[in-house]
Amino acid sequence: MIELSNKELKKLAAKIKKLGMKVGFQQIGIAGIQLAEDEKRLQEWLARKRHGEMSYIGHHNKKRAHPEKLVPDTLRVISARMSYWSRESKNAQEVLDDQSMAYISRYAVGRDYHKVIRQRLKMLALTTEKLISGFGYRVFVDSAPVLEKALARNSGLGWIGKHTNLIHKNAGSWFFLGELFVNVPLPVDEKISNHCGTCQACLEICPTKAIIAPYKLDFI
Ligand code: B12
Repeated sequence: MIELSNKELKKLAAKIKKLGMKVGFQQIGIAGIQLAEDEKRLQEWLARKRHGEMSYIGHHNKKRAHPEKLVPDTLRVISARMSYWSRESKNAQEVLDDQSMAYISRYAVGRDYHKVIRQRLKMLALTTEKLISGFGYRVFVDSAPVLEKALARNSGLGWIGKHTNLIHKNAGSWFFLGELFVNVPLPVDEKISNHCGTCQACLEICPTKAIIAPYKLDFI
């Protein structure tokens, strides 16, 4: 059990956020572990067989919406966002029009993001470990039974847009997420409100028309 005063916890949270930027993330947010609303949504989603052939999403069902069941003693989840938009990116249509080039989805262009985020989160955790004794953590990126978007939304990193991904007013949604489950009762960040409003741009522009309705993706 880590016993720090509120003032010390606040200071620690600020340090973690600063360190997060230093290791290469664009934003760090802290959330509690309550996901009751999202658990309901997850159960409905599974009951409707919305996961199609991705049967793994049905596994570890309880753990997915309960971070403390996945990693005992978890009190907070630190979410990190890492942008995959690059200034050097070429215009998609220009590349598609050029027969001598192949077009690769932006999110797959760089180094495998699982490795990059894992490494950065590990660095963040190892530095934090030096700041307080008894610090317990686990690193997650993508593949574990973790509701990454819901946790990141709860940590103030953005809102869940009609395209079903997390979106941020200034950063858009071209970013990956990763998490540190920690045993420290850090102060949690405030959620930000949904700014999609009446905008339907993602539904209209989706080249395969996969966003069949707001917040509904057809990938079956
Ligand atoms: C399965 C999966 C997919 C599937 C299905 C996507 C989907 N929308 O469910 C497929 C293969 C299609 C896919 C595609 C992509 N994915 Co993907 N995927 C995942 C994965 C592994 C699991 C998602 C999951 O659990 N789905 C099950 C449903 C039930 O959960 P959920 O979508 O999180 O929804 C919960 C909450 O968001 C909330 N919620 C859901 N709907 C609504 C609606 C409202 C109104 C509200 C308030 C809340 C809410 O309740 C739900 C239940 O708890 C996550 C990693 C992870 N562990 O979370 C990455 C992840 C979501 N994918 C990611 C990315 C980048 C992509 C792609 C852009 C990659 C690409 N270029 O092809 C596309 C985008 C397609 C799209 N528009 O979603 C990123 C998203 C980052 C972000 N900015 O949000 C993640 C988080 C991976 C990561 N670590 O960065 N993906």
